[in-house]
Amino acid sequence: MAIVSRGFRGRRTEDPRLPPGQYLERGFPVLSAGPTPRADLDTWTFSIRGADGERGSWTWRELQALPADDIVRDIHCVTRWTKLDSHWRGVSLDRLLDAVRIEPDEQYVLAHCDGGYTTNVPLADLRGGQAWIAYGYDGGALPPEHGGPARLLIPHLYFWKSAKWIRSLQLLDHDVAGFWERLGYHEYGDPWKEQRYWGD
Ligand SMILES: Nc1nc2c(c(=O)[nH]1)N[C@H]1C(S)=C(S)[C@@H](COP(=O)(O)O)O[C@H]1N2
Ligand SMILES: [Mo]
Repeated sequence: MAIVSRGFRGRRTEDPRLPPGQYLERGFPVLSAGPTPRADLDTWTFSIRGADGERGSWTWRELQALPADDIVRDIHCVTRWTKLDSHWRGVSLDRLLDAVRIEPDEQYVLAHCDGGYTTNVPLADLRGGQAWIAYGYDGGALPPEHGGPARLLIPHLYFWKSAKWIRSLQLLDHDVAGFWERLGYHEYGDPWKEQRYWGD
């Protein structure tokens, strides 16, 4: 038994880009808590809101007109798959957040999606070149099942934080748990600290 367990640990840690407890996935699994919503791009908007209402809003065309980044990152799902070097295109959240008024005490964000999914993330994790509103994947449009027309992309946190079908970010002066966070997933979700569930 000791030999088996040592061998298993050895294989898992071979690739330094795999966080603890993760395995290498070459495909791109789809994980959705409900059906894939279909958006009408003529009426679609992405907005940032505070307690007093809307602070900024972009139509699909306005978002497309903003300078975009090509992003290559590893992504880590809490169900233990890791996909290396995934290719995305999208608008940096630094750019979008810089365009709106944010009060000093608004340090928390709740992301809202078509279909009702939510997830919470500290505002600081959306800044500093760490997060995007992504609308491209692998050289093409982001497929609907993977969050198209646009999704949050926060590759340094477990992938449930990368909300698909994103429609708005709500700025908050206190942390509010999202869909999975209420059901037992970790409030922060750092894959390198293996923060999968409450208490990790
Ligand atoms: N709107 C929405 N976003 C979501 C989800 C969801 O169910 N609905 N699932 C999350 C989870 S648990 C994961 S692992 C990733 C999966 O993204 P993928 O289907 O593109 O692999 O999306 C995240 N974003
Ligand atoms: Mo997930």
